Amino acid sequence: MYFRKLYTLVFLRNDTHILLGLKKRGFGVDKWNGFGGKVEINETIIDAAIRELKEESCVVVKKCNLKNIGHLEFTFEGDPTMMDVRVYSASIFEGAPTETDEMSPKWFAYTEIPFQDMWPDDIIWFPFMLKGKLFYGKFHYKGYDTILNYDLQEIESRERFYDDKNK
Ligand code: 6U4
Repeated sequence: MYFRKLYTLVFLRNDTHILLGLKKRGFGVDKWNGFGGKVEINETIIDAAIRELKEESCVVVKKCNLKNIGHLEFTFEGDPTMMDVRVYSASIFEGAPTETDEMSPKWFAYTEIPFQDMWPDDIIWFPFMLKGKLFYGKFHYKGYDTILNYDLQEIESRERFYDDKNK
């Protein structure tokens, strides 16, 4: 039994590039990643996704332009907490990505994603995201560098994401 904590993770994309942010502090510091964080009490997941994106990159996205594309569960050897991460993508947004206290944003061509400076799981599930496949993955880590085992599946329908508390 794990104690589940909800997180969001948002990727802005166009036909050729994806926006990543270099995390400047806290969990995942010095890694490139999407924008996101913890879902607060009394906040819907999608509202948290919008809020964290704005706080970390100054970009504003409308609810109707955020697509829920994936669901990732991370567990760590010896830790009872499960990070339950809801992944979103958007290609329509307002404002220019701007550096904040938390993140330094940069557009990357799909052929130049810096996987060596990202979470080790990213290279496994990014291909699903980039091909437009919906995905559900579970990754079990030892420390923060070693994946002990994982399971990654394509999800047939977005309905899957609405089964469990997702609004
Ligand atoms: P604080 O420190 O309270 O501001 P907060 O911004 O709420 O934190 P944070 O930055 O700890 O949350 O959120 C972690 C972010 O990292 C979320 O967007 C989820 C993402 N994330 C966590 N583990 C990941 C992993 N293994 N692979 C990945 N993203 C991960 O691609």
